Amino acid sequence: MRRSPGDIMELTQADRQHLDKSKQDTGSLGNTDVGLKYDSGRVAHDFSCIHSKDLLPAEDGEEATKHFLQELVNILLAYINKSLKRSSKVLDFHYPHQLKEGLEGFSLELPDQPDNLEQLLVDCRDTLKYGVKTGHPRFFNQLSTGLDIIGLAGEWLTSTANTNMFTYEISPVFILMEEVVLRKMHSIIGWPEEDGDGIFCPGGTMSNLYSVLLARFHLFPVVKTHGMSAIPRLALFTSAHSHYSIKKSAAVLGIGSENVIVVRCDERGKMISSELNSSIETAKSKGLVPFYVNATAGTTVYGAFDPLNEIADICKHHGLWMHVDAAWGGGLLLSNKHRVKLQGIERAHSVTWNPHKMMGVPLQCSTILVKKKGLLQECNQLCAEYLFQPDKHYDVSYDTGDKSIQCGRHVDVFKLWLMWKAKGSEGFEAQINHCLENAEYLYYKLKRRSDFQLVFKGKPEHSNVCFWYLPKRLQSILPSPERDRELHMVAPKIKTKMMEEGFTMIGYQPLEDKVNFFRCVFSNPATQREDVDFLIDEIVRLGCEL
Ligand code: ABU
Repeated sequence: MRRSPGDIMELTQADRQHLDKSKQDTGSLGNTDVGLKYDSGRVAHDFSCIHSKDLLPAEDGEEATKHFLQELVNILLAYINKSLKRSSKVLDFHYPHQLKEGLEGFSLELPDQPDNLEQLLVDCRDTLKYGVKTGHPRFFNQLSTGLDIIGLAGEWLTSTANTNMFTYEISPVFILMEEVVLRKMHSIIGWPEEDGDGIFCPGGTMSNLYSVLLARFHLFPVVKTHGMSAIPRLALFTSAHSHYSIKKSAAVLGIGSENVIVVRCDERGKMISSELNSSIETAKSKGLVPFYVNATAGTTVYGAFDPLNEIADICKHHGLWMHVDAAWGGGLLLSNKHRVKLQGIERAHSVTWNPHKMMGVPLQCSTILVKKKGLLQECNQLCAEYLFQPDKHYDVSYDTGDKSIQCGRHVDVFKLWLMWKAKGSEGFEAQINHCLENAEYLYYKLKRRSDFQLVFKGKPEHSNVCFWYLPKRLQSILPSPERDRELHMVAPKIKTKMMEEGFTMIGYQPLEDKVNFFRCVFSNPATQREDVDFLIDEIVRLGCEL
């Protein structure tokens, strides 16, 4: 069935009633207001006879290009409006086989003959329709949420510029912006002005991989040319609640995931520093060479902050590289109220900080920040002569591409730079404080209820709130392995129904000896207390009879 780009995903009568009952704002229900020949009162453009070959750079292609892009902007605007409206769903879930079979004319298959632009616009609209609105105020599923309009504008501009970050000669403005933004981040961490280096890279896992790579090179520069056989068996340390990327880095870099020593955490998910010390001693006694400790500032599930000063003391004592994975918690450095939780970060040799998480920058925007200048370059440079000619007519230290383990590198800095201009540091501080206030609100609400149980005691340090929902029949059963087996199945069952209905979204996981529990995280400044209330009501509605 062929449809127009103006077609919309209509909610059913039941959906409307459900959302109305939650008495949230009443935006136009699913009215995308997309112009085109179907819409009254708007100039209509017929794209059915136009193909991509008719757009620029075709001669006389300017008008068609303008109308096509304007129509696309209408589709995107409709999507943005819906994403931010409580009266629309977070998702319109379909199973993989349904999407593969093709829904209402939306086909993933690639044609031999060119589709016309009308079809492409419908495809663009459908791509968004069947996706997940991660900017919706009731999307709590991931650490990266929100839909910042300035950030989005930055991403559009970046795609339009379509350049590569490896050399100043093709990215003069972005290279200098990267320098400015990284310097700002160094100063927020608290590194002296003469220190500090870094690079934007694709995600926190890559940032953490850089940290292990640099630490190893710092201790054994020979590894770059002679490989692992030229150096002793290494050991690195990270907490049981840290991100899996530390083990992955060890595997990728040939150190071996078995040589990552996992240090126990306390009941709040913080690394126990005395355990770190004894683990280092034990590794040494077994003939391993400890070289690196990862401390986490904002663990993925609990949002815990490791004791950075204690860990820094231990690293200093043993002469180890200290990395802080602040992918999630780094944003709190911008809050005068919360930055105390990262005290000691200035003592780190390297820091991972993802602005696409707590700062709400569109994906992806991740940094590896390194205290020692020049180390990234020394570790990674291979001086490809077709890119990094030393006899260029400008200061070639601005050709930063050889610091990277990539060749082609996307421009991730511009959207962050533009958002920082738009909000100022104070704007980021306000939105981060707001997210933590939402977490506190949820925490106090759940603490008062007998049908919910918090996973760990005390107020969350970050915006992660972890909890179980106890359906009626489990509320009266005392904790036991049998009850745990039942409880383990509750969160996945609720999540299944939640996704099929699509009004909200939250993640769950088991952790160590804890059976499946929900993790609610707040990083979307659009989320308000009414959304937190909605989430709780929704979990009860979907789960009370389980
Ligand atoms: N890299 C951790 C992201 C996990 C999450 O969004 O839940």
